[in-house]
Amino acid sequence: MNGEQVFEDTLAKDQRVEPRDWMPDGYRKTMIRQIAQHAHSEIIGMQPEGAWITRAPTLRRKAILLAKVQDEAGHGLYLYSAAETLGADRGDLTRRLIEGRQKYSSIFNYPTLTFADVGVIGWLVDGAAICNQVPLCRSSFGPYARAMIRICKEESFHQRQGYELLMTMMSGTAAQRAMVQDATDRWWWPSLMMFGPPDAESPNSAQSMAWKIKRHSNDELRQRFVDMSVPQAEALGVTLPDPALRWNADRGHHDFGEIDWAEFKKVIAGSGPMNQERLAHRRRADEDGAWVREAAAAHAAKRSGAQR
Ligand code: FAQ
Repeated sequence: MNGEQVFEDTLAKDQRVEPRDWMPDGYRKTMIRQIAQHAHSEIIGMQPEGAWITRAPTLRRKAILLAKVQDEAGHGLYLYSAAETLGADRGDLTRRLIEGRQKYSSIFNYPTLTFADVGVIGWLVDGAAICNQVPLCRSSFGPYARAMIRICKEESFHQRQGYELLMTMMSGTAAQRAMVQDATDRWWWPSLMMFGPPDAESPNSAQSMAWKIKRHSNDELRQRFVDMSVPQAEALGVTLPDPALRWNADRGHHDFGEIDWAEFKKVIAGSGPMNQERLAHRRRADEDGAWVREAAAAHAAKRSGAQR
């Protein structure tokens, strides 16, 4: 069998494509795009919650939040490594991010106004991330699928800490309950946008499904997330901000209102509420860390010279 036949055979048998295997250029490019966007999302995604580390209300909440944000850094680095197995260069990917040439998830372009946002990010944003990523554990590219297994385990912990935080706030004062409702109102619709454009307007879906990179369509996963979130909102005692949201017995799913796709397009085009701040922060961190990278490279060069 030639390389192409082996590749097709691997997909047909639901086995994994590994970095040294032959793969179509388009497959490699798609994988690098998706993994890089995912890695950038984890790294930029540290900022909204990171802003609350110094203002966490108790030592326990601070320790939990620190651990969560560190996990996100770990996920980013893990994913950049997966992209490197395909021949991508991490420095180049970072440059593409800070020059606005590569995307990261729309969700991280919204502000975190109160501590309830930390809980709602755990509940809804990590919840949506898990919904989208659990099927990616069966994605056809080996290093990505394996990275997803560990990442999903950690995201599950993130989701539960968020929900537990919200449960605590909901059993507190009327002002605390109002904060949770307000944060839910602001994050619900952006969370639904995390799953990407509707299937009919998703240019990459058909090919990514054929290559078994994606296992479910954007709309299927979005529906799964809505169905999952409704009983969670009820148990919490908050109202999801969608008057059209109701159970449809014929479909066996919840119907929900129209997503503001104009807002989604605006955010991914760089004009969301926090896009400028998020990228400026990342650019500054890159500049501030330049001397560390230079020192590490000089040290490595010196050591390899000494060994020769
Ligand atoms: N934001 O043709 P499709 C996290 C882009 S979770 C921005 O449907 P595809 C954990 C899309 O890339 C968040 N851009 O694309 C965490 C494509 O761009 P192109 C990250 C979006 O790839 C939690 C174009 O629109 N998770 O970080 C978005 O088949 C809490 C057309 O779209 C992942 O990245 C969006 N929401 O499906 C961290 C999961 N949606 O072609 C901190 C892996 C679409 O111009 C705190 N990725 N686009 O380059 C995926 O599953 C897929 O890439 C989709 C999009 C489903 C996101």
